[in-house]
Amino acid sequence: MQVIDLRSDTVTQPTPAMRVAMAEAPVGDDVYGEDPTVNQLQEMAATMLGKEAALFVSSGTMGNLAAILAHCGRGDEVILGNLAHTFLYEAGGISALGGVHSCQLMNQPDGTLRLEDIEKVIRPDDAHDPITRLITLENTQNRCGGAAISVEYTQVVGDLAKAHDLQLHIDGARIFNAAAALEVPARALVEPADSVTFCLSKGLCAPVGSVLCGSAEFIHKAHRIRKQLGGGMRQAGILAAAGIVALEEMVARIGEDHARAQKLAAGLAENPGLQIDLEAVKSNMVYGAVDASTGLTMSAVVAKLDELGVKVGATGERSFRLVTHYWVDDQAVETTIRAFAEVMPKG
Ligand code: TLP
Repeated sequence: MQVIDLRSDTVTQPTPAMRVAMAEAPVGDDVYGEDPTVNQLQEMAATMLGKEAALFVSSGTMGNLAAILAHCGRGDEVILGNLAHTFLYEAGGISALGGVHSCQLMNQPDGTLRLEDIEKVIRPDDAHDPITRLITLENTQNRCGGAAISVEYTQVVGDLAKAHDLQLHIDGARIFNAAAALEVPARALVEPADSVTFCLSKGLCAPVGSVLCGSAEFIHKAHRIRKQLGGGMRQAGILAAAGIVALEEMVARIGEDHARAQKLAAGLAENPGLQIDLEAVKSNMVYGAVDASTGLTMSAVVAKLDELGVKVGATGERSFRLVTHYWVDDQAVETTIRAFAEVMPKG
């Protein structure tokens, strides 16, 4: 049975072209800065994102952590969303390892933070207060349905940050999904930001890795922090080679995943046992819920779908997330819609 894995785009396997590139990659000691393939990937990434420099890191989590530690000292404060991945799912690394204090603002359904909310929490110069140092946005905003944050909004937040002498970091784990959804170049989405992390190992299919981009001075600082975190990876060109293929071949096709997410959502919306907000599907994610009237819990649905070869992720007692990616084709979308129909109680 061929398994359809919709739990995340992190499950993507490397493409055949990536495996060839990995086998053939010239490598060196990246801690000495001597891995030509890592250097090539970093240069490509910096150029694509319109930044001076870039740093290959092991994961999105490490990219965000290194960025926030580079921007903030101990006791400094970062303003971020209450649904931000960094707040919810990065094991509290910024406070555990960096002593960075977080101020969480409510993410709006479109993934943004309200500007007046941001302005309200920027601290005055008062010895009682932590020093506000950084604002972080996430694009696409995973827990807001994979919403894409616009160039215009990002610019306004960038201007606000500048006016208050703050830095702006973007967790752009899926920045190329955002770019495809909004039909703008990724570099335009991060232009107002001082730093951005993006992931090679999600919709872009590389097996491992993310890239942190920013000014040369910032990346110099982040490079030392990556070393402190144990992220100096030696002959990492083996991994970076797949990242180069990801940037060359996978960025342009990512919109296909969005079209399939729309199809999947539309098919599931016809199922009376499911609640799907079609309007909320903006990129490669479909969030939904099993209607209480079915009497089914999500864990039961997950188990039944699993038997049919469809893997989905529960996000709550009745809610779920489905993520489309390169290895989910049109037929997989149809099969998934049929599998849900089979699992839901009839009539
Ligand atoms: N997200 C994963 C899980 O951790 C939830 C997923 O399946 O979506 N930023 C964002 C917006 C992310 O969605 C993720 C991973 C990360 C950062 C962290 O990336 P990794 O897993 O490479 O550390």
